[in-house]
Amino acid sequence: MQFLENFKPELVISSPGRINLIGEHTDYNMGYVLPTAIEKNITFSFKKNGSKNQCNVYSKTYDTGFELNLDKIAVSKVEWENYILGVLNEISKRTDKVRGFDCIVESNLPTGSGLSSSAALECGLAFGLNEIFELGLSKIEMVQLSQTAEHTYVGTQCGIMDQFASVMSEAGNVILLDCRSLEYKHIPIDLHPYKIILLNTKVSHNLASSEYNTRKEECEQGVAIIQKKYPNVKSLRDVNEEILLASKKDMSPIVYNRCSFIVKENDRVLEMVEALKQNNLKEVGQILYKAHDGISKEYEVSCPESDFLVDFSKDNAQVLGARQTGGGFGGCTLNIVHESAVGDFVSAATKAYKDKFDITLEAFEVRPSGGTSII
Ligand code: GAF
Repeated sequence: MQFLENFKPELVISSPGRINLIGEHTDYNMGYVLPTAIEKNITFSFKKNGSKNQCNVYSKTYDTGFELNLDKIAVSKVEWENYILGVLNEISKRTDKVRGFDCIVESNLPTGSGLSSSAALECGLAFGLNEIFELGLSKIEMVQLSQTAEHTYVGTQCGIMDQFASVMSEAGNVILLDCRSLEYKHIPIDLHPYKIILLNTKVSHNLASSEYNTRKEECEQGVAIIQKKYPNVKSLRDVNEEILLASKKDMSPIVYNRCSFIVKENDRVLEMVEALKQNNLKEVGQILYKAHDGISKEYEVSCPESDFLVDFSKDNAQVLGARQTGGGFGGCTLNIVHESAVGDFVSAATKAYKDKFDITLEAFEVRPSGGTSII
């Protein structure tokens, strides 16, 4: 692309990926989540190009780019372009201040690894355009419009967690977010002498988006059944085990299991916050194992590769807990590992995983980090 010659950005944005400590699939059920941004990120280098509506976007990581006209934004056949186009479409509904720009995108965030490269892409673009064109959007508006872009242009009916974590995180903290009221609190997290180690299964099943939407529908079916007895229930957030049991016989086993997972997972978020406050790291680990069990058996969004790694971690006394993080069907497992045992654990897991699946594991430590920023 021609603009790449002599490109001098006027603004560079870092837009991070995230992990979620606990609270999986609770966001679109209006419950609690406990994510944080990580140091792996997507960077955006921006420059206004002086035109009214011509934009050029180039991905350095994948050596591919596209041109677009701000007056003719439409869904593309190329998936990654839709994250960009969707955000531009949402911004255009709020302001007409965006003009032509050139942009280079570069990522060290593995895609399809459950670390939310999608939200990083959406939010980094929104944040950067807000700065260079002085759009006056608040952080929460950028979060919400990015989420909507994913619904309308990408087709995943995601909750708000990923975008919220990418933009609003603070280093050294996880965010306790109430996905109904959007009230949130930064909760300090200090796991010393343990570290958060991610094991990337390198598997991302292409059913993930359609299965994700199916899970959401199954939760909605559950709510509709519960509402016949409890009309005040608006979402699974309002349901406890007693209420759920009262409707069990009216539900298919699948819908019951989905609802049962969400009700327990939502409670686990608050239990985790308590365990962190009391520095009860053993309990932190136990909560992760319980969550993975539900992810695998009740919500059925795990896969053999993630299950294998979580089971493998159980044989190591230096690992307090593990579970698959993110939307599911692969991606990364999150492991709480004693600092003295990280090397041995990673080598043993890498060997066992290679023997079993013939895939070379990728392992890295993550630290709770800050949200989207100018660099
Ligand atoms: C994906 C979605 F984008 C989030 O909104 C959330 O539902 C997550 O899966 C599961 O917790 O990352």
